[in-house]
Amino acid sequence: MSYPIERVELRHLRMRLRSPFKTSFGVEDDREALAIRVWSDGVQGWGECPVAAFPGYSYETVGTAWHVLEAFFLPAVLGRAFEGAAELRLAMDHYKGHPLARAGLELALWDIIGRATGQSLRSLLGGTRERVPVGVSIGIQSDPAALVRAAGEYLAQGYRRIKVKIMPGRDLDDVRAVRQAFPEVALQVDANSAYTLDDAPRLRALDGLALLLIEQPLAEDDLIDHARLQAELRTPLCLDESILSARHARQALDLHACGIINIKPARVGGLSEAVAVHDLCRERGTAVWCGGMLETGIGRAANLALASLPGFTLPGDISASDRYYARDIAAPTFRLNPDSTIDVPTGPGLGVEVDLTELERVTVRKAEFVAG
Ligand code: SMG
Ligand code: MG
Repeated sequence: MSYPIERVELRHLRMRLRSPFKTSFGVEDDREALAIRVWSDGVQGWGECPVAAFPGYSYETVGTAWHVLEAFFLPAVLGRAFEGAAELRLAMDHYKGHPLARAGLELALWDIIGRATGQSLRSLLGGTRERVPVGVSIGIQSDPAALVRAAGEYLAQGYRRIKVKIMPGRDLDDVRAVRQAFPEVALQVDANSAYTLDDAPRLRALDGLALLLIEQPLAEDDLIDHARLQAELRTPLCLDESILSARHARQALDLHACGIINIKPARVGGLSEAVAVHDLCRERGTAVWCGGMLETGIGRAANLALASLPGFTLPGDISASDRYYARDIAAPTFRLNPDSTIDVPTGPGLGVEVDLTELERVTVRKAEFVAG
């Protein structure tokens, strides 16, 4: 069975976040993203590129993703037919980089395959669980007391794992305050590359706070210093931005640059590479969890399907829809179960339907492309 790529619609979305999300690289009041709709033989599939308005988390932005899709990736696939994601990836293989852009296109093909064959994304990917453990990621707040309040609210909603964003000057006091207020909570931190090896003594102080992990303390292109830092810490380091492929994951593990890996399908260029990272880590006995990029219901559905694979043993950054948006663009929305899990969708493909009226409301630019 082969799936033709007949027509593609790109949309630049801007959605107001329920509260600003502040990290070491900047603040987002709105989530921007690209939605991708692909028509194939009477079936429509949806994908999402969780790019931001500015190059903070990654060098990619809504502008670069739109450009590389329009100028390179779409011309490489339009008018052709693909048996699956592996073949689609091959068609874009001679172009470098831009994983968030390519992941969105690959996701739309997975959705098409699922809808055309009546299979859920979970079963296409080899997922085994019906619900997955999740936590919540809290941005940097005005002060430690505000952080403790925010954490308390999420715990009251039922989240059992908290991730705190840190940066130089906003680390020990913040994390200590949360640890003191909630001595038993599963707690981890994420620096988004804000430190250097010179900060090792400061980061060592986090060792006393019983953290599950310290995420991406150093530069994304620096496995060597992560290995040096890991040798000085008891708490496992977890890599996020550094891991763009299964090859990176293998090298990071070989170098002992981390003990845990955060897998985001967008960051590694698509779901198939995400599964490859998962498989490698599982073979090596390395724990993984599914990261988040403040996705809309489209990307969140995909993350849930991925997180249902057996190697995802730690809670993911996959919170309920209402943690992010007053109104999402896909239904059904995702709700937190009392045991801090979220149900994995079971319908064909992504298992969610896009609300075209709401989608139109949050669209700031759209265009359609056909084989030329
Ligand atoms: O989707 O709940 C979420 C956000 C999780 O903290 C989160 N993601 O570095 O892991 C990370 C950040 C990246 C956010 S980029 C917008
Ligand atoms: Mg991270």
